[in-house]
Amino acid sequence: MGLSRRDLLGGTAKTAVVAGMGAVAFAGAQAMTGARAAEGGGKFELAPGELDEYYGFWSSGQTGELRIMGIPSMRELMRVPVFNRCSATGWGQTNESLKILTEGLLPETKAYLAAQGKVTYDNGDLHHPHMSFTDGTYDGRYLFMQDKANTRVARIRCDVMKCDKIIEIPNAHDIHGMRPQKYPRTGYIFANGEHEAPLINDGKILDDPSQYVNIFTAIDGDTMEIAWQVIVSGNLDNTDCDYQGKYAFSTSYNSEMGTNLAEMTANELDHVVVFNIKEIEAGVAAGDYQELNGVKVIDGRKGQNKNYTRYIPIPNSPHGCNTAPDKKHVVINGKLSPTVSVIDVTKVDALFDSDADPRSCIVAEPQLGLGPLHTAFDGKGYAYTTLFLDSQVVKWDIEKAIRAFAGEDVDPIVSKVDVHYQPGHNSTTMGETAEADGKWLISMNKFSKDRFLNVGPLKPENEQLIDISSDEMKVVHDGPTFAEPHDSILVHRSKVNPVNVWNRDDPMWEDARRQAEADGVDLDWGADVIRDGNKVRVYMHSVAPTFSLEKFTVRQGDEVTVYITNMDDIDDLTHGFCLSNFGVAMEVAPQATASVTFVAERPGVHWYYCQWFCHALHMEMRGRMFVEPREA
Ligand code: K7E
Ligand code: CUA
Repeated sequence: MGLSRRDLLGGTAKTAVVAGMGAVAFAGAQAMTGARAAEGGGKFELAPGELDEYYGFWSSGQTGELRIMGIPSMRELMRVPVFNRCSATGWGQTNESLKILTEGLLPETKAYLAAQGKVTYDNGDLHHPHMSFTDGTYDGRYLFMQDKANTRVARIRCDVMKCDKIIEIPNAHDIHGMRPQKYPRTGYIFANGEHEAPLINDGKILDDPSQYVNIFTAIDGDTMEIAWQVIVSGNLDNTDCDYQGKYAFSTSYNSEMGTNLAEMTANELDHVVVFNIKEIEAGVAAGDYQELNGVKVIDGRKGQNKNYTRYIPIPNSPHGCNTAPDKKHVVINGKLSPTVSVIDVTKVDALFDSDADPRSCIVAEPQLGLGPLHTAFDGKGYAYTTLFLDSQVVKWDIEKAIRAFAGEDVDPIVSKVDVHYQPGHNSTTMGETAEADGKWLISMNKFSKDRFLNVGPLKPENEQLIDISSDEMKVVHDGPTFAEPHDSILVHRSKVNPVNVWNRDDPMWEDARRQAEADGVDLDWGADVIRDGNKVRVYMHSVAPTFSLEKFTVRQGDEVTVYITNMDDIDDLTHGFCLSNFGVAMEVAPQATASVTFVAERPGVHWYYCQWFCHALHMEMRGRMFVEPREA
């Protein structure tokens, strides 16, 4: 331990020291050397060996994984498989990942998948990654994210940057908007079911939309169990919450509960649903719920005369929902309306305490341009809204927008910048926390068109880095991404502290630990083959450049489980286990255990090899599995 991989590979002592010191070292002597500076802003291109100031946590849309970027360099640092399968790491194949991918599925989903010969879904649609909060800012514990495609919510542990929990949300359909509670801590994860369906969706009700509902879910972020759900009127799109721990807000673009475009866009006004967290908790405690699929479901629809929800009318088809770092304002983005609506959270109490007009909490509604989708903030009182149809980002002044709404003759718009093209989400450095610092903005554009070399009819998306340190925004970098990130968060690196080497006591391989104990085998230093009927368990450890077993024998038709423990404890010394022609491959990082189970249906000699380049003798790091043919 303590020996850096960089030293081993011949890096100088100086590089190792600089890498370890991080920000301090770079802010001084090396600043600006060999890097391009944006006028008025910080440098955005880093010299070899320099580290980024921010982590970017990126959704990947239908790719189903989370990506880690370095900001401002826009370098992709890592991909963390979540809802997808991963050929490199074995996610979706190892027993450890299959447990996470299957244990949170509902019984009817397991039955459906079994009928397809599967144990879990292969796809996911990950739009919204967000970090856990303590006291209004990121705390570096977890990342949470949703799957719109198959109604799931997942969690990644930030210490190892691996997914450790995935749950399917019952009663709801297709989780879209998702946010962690900001205060006092996370706490709840709020998750929006976007698509309408009967509450009990067993086929008895089909083409009768009058009986469809949408469901808002609060998940306990510590246990990943569902705390409660609320039935709402209209559908649910995006969500965010306040800095007081009192309210969550969700946009609804289909208050009509229509089932086609014309119906969904019929009304001049849709709405934002306000969820009163304390009232809902009290309602649950008082027993005012129905239990459905093991979840307590509260009725928060219009006309219930309860204090669980309020509905604020908002111009046609709002989309993004973004709380400002001033802890006071929530911006609702108009989409079909050229406006954004600004809610003052201090005026929301009155909606519940009296019969106040639900729009009395709207304190500004500036007209910004065509197709406002999402808004980010800089902590200096400015907001940055993407204009999908105008292909622009607009910078505007929240206070001036409030004064203009009150009748004063002021223009809240500070400046606009062209982006390429059609932006959806945007994000600013620390912008969704109380510590927004206003350095960088990412505009996540849906179309790249002519911005990159042509790669055929399917084009990458284009994510642009914008310097927002002065009134005039400057696009300083184009970054292509694949299919298709929606949202991102930019987290100062001081908030995130992953380990370099796994802890041998990690719960990730608890099942392997228990099995080794039952088999009387040392999981750490094993070199054992245990036969248990037609089940065979093979325990190996790896130390570069060897596996502890250079061969093992099984019989055709045996169900074989191979456990590999990487006993190297040097950072970046990952091994892998690939069993060729068996479709088996997995990552085993330093001090980790990983296991995989397969049926040895192919007789003969089969090589397994280390598939992570680990040593000068990496090619030689291999062994043979003998499969004895079944007796005729
Ligand atoms: Cu606007 Cu899924 Cu956040 Cu896409 S959503 S852009
Ligand atoms: Cu071990 Cu390559």
